[in-house]
Amino acid sequence: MEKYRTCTLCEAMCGLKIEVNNGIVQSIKGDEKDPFSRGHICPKALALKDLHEDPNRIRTPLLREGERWIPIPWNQAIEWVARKIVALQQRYDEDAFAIYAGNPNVHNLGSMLYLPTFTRLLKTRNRFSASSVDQWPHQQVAFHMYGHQFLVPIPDLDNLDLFVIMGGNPLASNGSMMTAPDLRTRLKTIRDRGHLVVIDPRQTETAKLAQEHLAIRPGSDAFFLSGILRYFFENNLIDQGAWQSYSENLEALHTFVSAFSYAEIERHTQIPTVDLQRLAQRFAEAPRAAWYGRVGVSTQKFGATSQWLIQAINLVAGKFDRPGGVLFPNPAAPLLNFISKGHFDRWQSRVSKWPEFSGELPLICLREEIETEGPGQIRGLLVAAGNPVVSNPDGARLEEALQKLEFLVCVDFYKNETSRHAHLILPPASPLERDHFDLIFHQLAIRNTVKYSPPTFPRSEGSWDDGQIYAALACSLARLKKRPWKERLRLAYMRRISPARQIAWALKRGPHGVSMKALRENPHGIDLGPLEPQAPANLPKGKVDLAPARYLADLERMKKEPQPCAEFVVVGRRHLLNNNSWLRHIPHLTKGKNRMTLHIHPEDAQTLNLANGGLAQVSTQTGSITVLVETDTAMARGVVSLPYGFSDRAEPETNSLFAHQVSLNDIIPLAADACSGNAILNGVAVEIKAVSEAKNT
Ligand SMILES: Nc1nc2c(c(=O)[nH]1)N[C@H]1C(S)=C(S)[C@@H](COP(=O)(O)OP(=O)(O)OC[C@H]3O[C@@H](n4cnc5c(=O)[nH]c(N)nc54)[C@H](O)[C@@H]3O)O[C@H]1N2
Ligand SMILES: Nc1nc2c(c(=O)[nH]1)N[C@H]1C(S)=C(S)[C@@H](COP(=O)(O)OP(=O)(O)OC[C@H]3O[C@@H](n4cnc5c(=O)[nH]c(N)nc54)[C@H](O)[C@@H]3O)O[C@H]1N2
Ligand code: SF4
Ligand SMILES: [Mo]
Repeated sequence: MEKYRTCTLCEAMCGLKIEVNNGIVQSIKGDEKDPFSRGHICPKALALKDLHEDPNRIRTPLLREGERWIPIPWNQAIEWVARKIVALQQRYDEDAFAIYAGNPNVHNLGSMLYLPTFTRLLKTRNRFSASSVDQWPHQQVAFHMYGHQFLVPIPDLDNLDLFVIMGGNPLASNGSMMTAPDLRTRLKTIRDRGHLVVIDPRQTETAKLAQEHLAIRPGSDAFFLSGILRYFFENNLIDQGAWQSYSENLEALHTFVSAFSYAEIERHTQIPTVDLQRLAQRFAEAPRAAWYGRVGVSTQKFGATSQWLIQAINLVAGKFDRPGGVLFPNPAAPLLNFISKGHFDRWQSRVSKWPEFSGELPLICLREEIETEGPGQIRGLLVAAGNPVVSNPDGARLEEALQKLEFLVCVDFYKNETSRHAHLILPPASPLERDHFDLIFHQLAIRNTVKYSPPTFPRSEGSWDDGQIYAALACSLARLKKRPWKERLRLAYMRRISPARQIAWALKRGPHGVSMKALRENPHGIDLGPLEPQAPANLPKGKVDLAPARYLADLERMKKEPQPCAEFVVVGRRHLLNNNSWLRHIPHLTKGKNRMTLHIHPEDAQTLNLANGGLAQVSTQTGSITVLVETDTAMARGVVSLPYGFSDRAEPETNSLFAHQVSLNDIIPLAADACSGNAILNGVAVEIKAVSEAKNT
């Protein structure tokens, strides 16, 4: 029997055709009839079978007693967690219990619907998520410029002729904040009919596909981007289109970008001024063009200011809200109605006074909030689908801090570097046992489409999905916290309404009037057409702020930025067959050549006396790791790259088979972009030296 669903492993939303026989997955292939992905999948999709069948996937709640893990029934586990939370909050205060929500929650309908309800009931200010080690700059810039944290303009990829990719490697990541299946074909098409430019310190797989690669010095994007805008202003290249009528503060933007001379910009970025000016001219003149920046731009020192300047470039060059430029999606289930517009700096973190964003604090302050004594100190934590020991800077020390907690509960089906320290693990159902609807990624997609995926398999006995877990926790918490009966009744009712029914309501009220019945009749999904102009009607305030004060103020910090010196800096690296910190134990994704290697330019390796295939020690003030060296001319001089997401500190059945697994974040110092609070994960200075084999053995 053939079953259809959307893959939930990354943001590309590929349609899957799953052949099932006697309750067993026979094959997973691309669904050619999916109107969006047209049959494309990547090798990771097959891991859904491995995950589903993995005998080491945890299937029952596990309570830790010393070294032993004791299986306990679900109702007992839920009650245990709720009682612990309430007792802790009564003994100390509400902030004593914290929550961290990891990346897979955005790929999980149940979590999307019920985790926020549970979180609100905690009434803690200590809320964290993977967003602050990832895309806070995008969300904050959207909030400050357009008025909603998820009003992010998306490249009209299938209709543009010039595309600039800065700090993203879609050929490995399959795209991010730009949902589009089969990016290789889509990017090749742009390259063949127009021009594709990649700005990245490494000549990535994507850069190799492009006509033009500019090897930028990590962390200097804000300088390059201000140079592009400077060129527009100086050369009368400011578009005179409709955007001007609803945008304000153009002059302030002009003043900001006039601060740095081309010579200064060239020294920071190490990109020749002629290349910058040629690209600026070409971009301004191209009728259909878009500038896109992703993780490498966001997770650096000037992440937010860089993302702001990217928006400004698209606006000022007349590419905003225009077919063939960047446009806002118009999803069938409007996410913007579900999620708050956002807010900023309503309160600050206790120890370092970081401003909150949309109710969350930067992940980089989790450790100090656990370790610093006093009222509001974190004593208990729930980790929902995440692995902060590996994903947050200075992970090894966070791991130590987590062990000081009175109470750690993890919602995860594996014992990763974080969950192995839990007092209780709540394991959700396998991804194939739950239904799915992409609430987030239709809001970030290059085309409006809609699809509902029913569960591929019925829920196995005793298996709960994430949504059920958080709904049950919310009900128990409300009862124990003696919340008003009306609220408890509402929660009990919510718990009984299936996610599919909630989606049906949202669709009915949505702009396309799609019904759940239509979705069930169209299991491959429905195409709703290309993105279309919507501004300014869709902007909450009806206008765009071209130069929010927060980013203008960042100029002072940029002026203090020292010129790059001879030192080495490290950047992270993703591989098509990895998925953040998980799936590393799936055999077909970890066979072949060891990918756990330090990429370094051969001439740099020679200077440092490093042999290809030898070992090197990479150090910062935070820590030291020993890695295999792989020389590669794709690296810019003075820049090395390491995969992110591995260590050998998970439980053995969850670890990969590669030798020399190390976690990059064990050496990344705990620091954030002062403007946004997002962690700085790229462009970090490192010392590198050769390790003799003899010493190592
Ligand atoms: N140095 C460096 N650090 C980085 C990055 C980088 O590029 N460089 N990238 C950052 C980015 S972009 C991100 S998003 C973060 C990610 O950081 P995290 O979100 O903290 O980590 P993940 O590896 O995504 O966590 C996945 C965990 O969730 C579990 N899981 C998977 N699916 C489900 C599910 O459906 N339900 C439940 N309950 N659990 C599930 C997996 O078993 C795994 O243990 O890391 C960030 N850290
Ligand atoms: N296969 C696979 N796919 C994934 C993931 C995965 O782990 N594996 N993770 C998913 C997640 S959570 C996310 S957020 C997305 C991320 O999606 P992408 O943003 O496409 O991720 P990366 O491949 O890390 O690309 C970041 C690029 O930025 C470059 N870079 C580093 N520092 C700088 C800098 O200072 N300036 C510039 N211009 N470039 C810089 C790096 O060399 C790298 O090529 O991928 C998602 N998809
Ligand atoms: S590209 Fe992403 S969504 Fe598509 S099959 Fe691979 S992991 Fe799944
Ligand atoms: Mo991410």
